[in-house]
Amino acid sequence: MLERIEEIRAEAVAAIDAAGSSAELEGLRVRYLGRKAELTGVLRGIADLPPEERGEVGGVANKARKELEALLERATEAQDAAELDSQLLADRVDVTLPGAPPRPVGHQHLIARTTRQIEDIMIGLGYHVAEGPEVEHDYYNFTALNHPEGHPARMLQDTFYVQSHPDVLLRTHTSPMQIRAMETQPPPIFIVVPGKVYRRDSDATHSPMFHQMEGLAIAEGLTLADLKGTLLAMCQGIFGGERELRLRPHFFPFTEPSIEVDVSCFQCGGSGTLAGGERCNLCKGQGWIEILGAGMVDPNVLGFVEDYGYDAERVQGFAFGLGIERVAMLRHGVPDLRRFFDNDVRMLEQFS
Ligand code: 2NM
Repeated sequence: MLERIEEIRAEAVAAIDAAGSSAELEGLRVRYLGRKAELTGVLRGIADLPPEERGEVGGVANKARKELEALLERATEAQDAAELDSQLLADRVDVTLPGAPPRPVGHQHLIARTTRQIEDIMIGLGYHVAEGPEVEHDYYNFTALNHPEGHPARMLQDTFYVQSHPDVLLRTHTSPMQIRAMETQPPPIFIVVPGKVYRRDSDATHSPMFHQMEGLAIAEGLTLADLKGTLLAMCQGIFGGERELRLRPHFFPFTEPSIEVDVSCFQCGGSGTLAGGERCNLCKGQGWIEILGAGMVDPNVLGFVEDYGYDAERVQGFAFGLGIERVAMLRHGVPDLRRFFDNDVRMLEQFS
């Protein structure tokens, strides 16, 4: 009997040692310590043994049972801990993975989209895109662009200056980059310059920061007719192939002659009246929408880049500028300029 108990004990110890899961350990507990287990039967049968054997067999069987219980408890604890560890490892969250379902990636802002679209049209006409600094020198922003001393645009009321450097400012147009471009390449030159510009103005139609696209073409023999053809192609690209242009005389310091350019209304087709007979709200019944400033580059401007190959007696050209926000507002019916810069997700998602 004692030998059999030792056999059971040894067998159970080996089985517990070899167990690979808590489920297996539970199986061993039932098998070696459960109600129907052999060792349980031995303990239950102690009373039926001859009196002289009861003490020793009972003691050995109880000791074996206690040892197995303790072994099983320790093995189960270790197994549970190991299983928890591997579970935690498997369940580890990689916070750098996309969510489920994955969130769509971002998209271009309506201003960026409008800018790219106009760039594409101009690239199609053979222009290059040039970008330059937003913090500019007075020389590039005003002087070389034929804005004389005392010109109202140079006043503190209109322009942001750097306090410690009175001749450094936030550019008020992207034309300073056109001077820089002419300093780095001789004619012919055909470029557009998109980007942020800054003016001291703030209401529903003016923001202290807004976006412009300016164009510059300098070559031999360019005329106002080339300017009109270029702007017509650009406006038809933006507003539709049926559009027409109207040129009105104007004044800009850097062009002579200067013009303002209207495009026929893309909502009413230029009639000023909608299908139902009511007045077109977009052009206010005028049939025309003011969209551009332009002109033939003033020889004085070319004089500032004479040393870089721009001889006003040999080459001439035109320049133009438009407001990106204004184009986007007209095309998409945005009623207030400030909506572009609120970063309200409803606005951002509406134009995604
Ligand atoms: C405008 C209107 C008219 C312009 C002129 C020049 C430069 F550099 F050639 F002198 N760049 N841009 C210009 C002319 C811009 O924006 C409404």
